Amino acid sequence: MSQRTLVLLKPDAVRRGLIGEIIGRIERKADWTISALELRTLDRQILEQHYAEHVGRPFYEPLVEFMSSGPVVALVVEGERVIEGVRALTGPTDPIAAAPGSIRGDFGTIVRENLIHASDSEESAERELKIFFPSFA
Ligand code: RTP
Ligand code: MG
Repeated sequence: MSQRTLVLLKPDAVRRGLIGEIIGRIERKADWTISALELRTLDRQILEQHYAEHVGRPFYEPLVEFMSSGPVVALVVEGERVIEGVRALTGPTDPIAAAPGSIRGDFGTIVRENLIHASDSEESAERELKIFFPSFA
C-alpha cells in the first residue's frame, strides 16, 4: 500500500550536521521516494497547527521554543507502508528508550531534542502534508 508521510528533521538534527545521515537512512530503504524537500524556519503559527494535539500540555511551550530555534528540513516521503516504516526507523519519543539502530536511539539523549518528526497515521500524514506543502498536498 503506497502512502505519503511528512518528516521533519528538527533543529537539533540540522545544527548537529545530521541531515545527510538521517535522509540517507530513509533514502536507502527500497522503493521509497523523496517527493518534496525544503529547509525552513518554523514560526509559532505553523507549529500551533502542527502540534495542535499538544497545545496546553506542560511540554508545549518549550517544544515550540525548540522547534523555532533554527531551521528544520521538511520532506515528503512516498512509498510502501512508509508511515509505519519511518516511525520504525525513528524509534520511540524518548531517545534513551529507543533501540540502538534507530535514529533517536543512535543520536539522541533528550526527549524534546529527539531529532526527527514523522507522521503517526494516515490521518496525521494528510493533515500535516497540507500544513507544510499546501500546493503539493
Ligand atoms: P513527533 O510528533 O515529533 O514525531 O514525536 P512523537 O510522536 O514521538 O511524540 P509526541 O508525543 O507527538 O510529542 C511531540 C514532541 O514533543 C516533544 N516532547 N517533549 N515530556 C517532554 O518533555 C516531551 N514530550 C514530548 C518531543 O520533541 C516529541 O517528539
Ligand atoms: Mg507525534
